[in-house]
Amino acid sequence: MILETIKQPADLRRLSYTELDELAGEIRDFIVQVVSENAGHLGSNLGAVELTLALHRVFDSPRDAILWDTGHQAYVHKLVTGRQQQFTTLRQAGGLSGYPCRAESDHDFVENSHASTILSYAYGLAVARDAAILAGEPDVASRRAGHRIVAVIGDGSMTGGMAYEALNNLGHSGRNVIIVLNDNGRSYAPTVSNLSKSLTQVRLNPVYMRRQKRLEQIVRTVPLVGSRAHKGMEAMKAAVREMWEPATFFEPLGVRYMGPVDGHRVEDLEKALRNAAEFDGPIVLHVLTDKGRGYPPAEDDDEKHLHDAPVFDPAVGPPRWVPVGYTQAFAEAMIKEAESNPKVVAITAAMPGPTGLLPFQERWPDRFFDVGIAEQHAVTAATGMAMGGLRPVVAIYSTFMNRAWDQVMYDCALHEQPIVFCLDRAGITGDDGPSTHGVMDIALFSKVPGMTVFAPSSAQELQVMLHDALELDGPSVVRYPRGAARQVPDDQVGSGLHARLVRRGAESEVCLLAVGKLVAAAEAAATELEASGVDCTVWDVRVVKPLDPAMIADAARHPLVVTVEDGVREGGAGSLIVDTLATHCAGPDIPRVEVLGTPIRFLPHGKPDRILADLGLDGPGIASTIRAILAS
Ligand SMILES: Cc1ncc(C[n+]2csc(CCOP(=O)(O)OP(=O)(O)O)c2C)c(N)n1
Repeated sequence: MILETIKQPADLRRLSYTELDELAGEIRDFIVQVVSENAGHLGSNLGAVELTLALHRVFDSPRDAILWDTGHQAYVHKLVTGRQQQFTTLRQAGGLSGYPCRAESDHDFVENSHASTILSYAYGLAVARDAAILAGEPDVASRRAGHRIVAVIGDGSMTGGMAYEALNNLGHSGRNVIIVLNDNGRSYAPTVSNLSKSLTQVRLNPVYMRRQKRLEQIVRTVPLVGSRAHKGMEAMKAAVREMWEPATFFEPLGVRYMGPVDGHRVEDLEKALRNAAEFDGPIVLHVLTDKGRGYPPAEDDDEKHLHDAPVFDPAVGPPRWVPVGYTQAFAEAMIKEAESNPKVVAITAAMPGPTGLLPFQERWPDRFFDVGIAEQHAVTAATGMAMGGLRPVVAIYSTFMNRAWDQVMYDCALHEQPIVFCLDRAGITGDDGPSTHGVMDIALFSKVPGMTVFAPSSAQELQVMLHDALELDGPSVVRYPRGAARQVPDDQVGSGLHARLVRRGAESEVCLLAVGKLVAAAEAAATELEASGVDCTVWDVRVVKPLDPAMIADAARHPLVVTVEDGVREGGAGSLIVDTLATHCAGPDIPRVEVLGTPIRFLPHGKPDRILADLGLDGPGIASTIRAILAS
């Protein structure tokens, strides 16, 4: 196995191109094997094998900074930077992160998962590098800020606003940064972008590719006499490029465009990267890759080229992905609501499959809008649609919604527009770590004037809430967790803006007010406490904002109120309940309130239930907190 001999990037440099091809095959097999056991990002990594090898042969990481946008495609980078041994622990609690991670390696500069940021990091690092060079601090320049700065960004991530902001800034500054546009034509689904369309035309145009190749051969073989001949050849190359190129998108911004290059030929990639590195100023190298390359189940997956995959049998690949749990409940509810209300439209930021909108898209392509990885734009665009009389439902993962809070606040809410935000993957999401947990949504959305905040505790609740949300005059949010959803009979489903009484303790000392997924944990805690003689009343809060006055009045009658949520405890539902109880109760009659939620710190990756248990947010944890309070 060649792979076993690669302990650091320098080991790649002694391999022949034939050996590199062999190594690429071994890497693909290994990634498929590990992802099939641990789940994770597959198609994106299979497509970036040769590109990563070439980058690490041409550049001297970590002296040169190789930066990955989003970071989901950095598995190969991990394998060639000394993490092969631990790779089988990928995404396991205590094991390797599914994203770059500074604690793991000096080769990792940026820890992320949110898209379209890397060109901004690159600009910032270039500013720091240039400042260090000016100040005569070569060590700082080479180590901390990176000597040569290479930013790899996918065509999907190029649809995010920050990428354009940074390109504009980079071009204007003229700083030396090499941008590698890893173009596979897809986000999860095909990339939504006219830029991408013209890139695709380039990709699909064999005439262009042939001419480009022929021209390069001429350039290599014809001896150039003086700079005029050289300039002439450059002009000719540019002219050929202009004929087919993505309408000189980059160059007016001040960023030189180069390519396209076949992203699966290490030799071609190396040459192009070396040329790009010689260029003075920002330059984009356009690299064409195939998402899922080399693994037929990924290549043949029309929906997402196995962008990500659950645990599966590598011999056959995963079964076709279908939404489950809350996502499935949302998918069904959307169809139902859209059938009865033709004004309902659906918006996604490049995640039609994962948010459960594919059936909606299939049925009503004209009422479905994929706006690219552009959450901020999605919210303001939805505001425009609502202003024009439509009823937009914006489906975005909770963590990605954070970046559009300003738009929720000052575009949607200030204009009192009736948009329903459906936030999947709320709470602890698990295997992909700190930036993927959806723990901020309650705290953020509950501060928005006029916002109604729903948190379903079952699939049936989600469906009722979506319906009720669409009846409101103002904005609302429905936030629900990843994975399995409780299925409950009709008599355990609430309605409107009411909380739901789940159980009443006979002589209840304790009132548990639980939010969303944690209603089940609160019930388990109440059952456990009852067995030891402590009676609890349990409410499903359902609507975090506005809080149901009947629930607050009932809670106020208990000496101890415990609130439970899977979001940050500071500023979340519990905080709101504390404030509301303080206003409701007079003087010394205020009950003691214990707020349970997630702490203000970055939470690691691991299984959601395990993380919740570690935070004391499962049945036994809640029961033991209550026992400790009662004993104090
Ligand atoms: C702000 C934000 N929104 C949504 C996502 C979810 N997401 C992860 S990867 C991805 C597609 C990225 O496409 P591209 O950059 O082309 O990379 P590829 O996987 O195709 O190589 C999306 C939408 C994200 N990471 N960040």
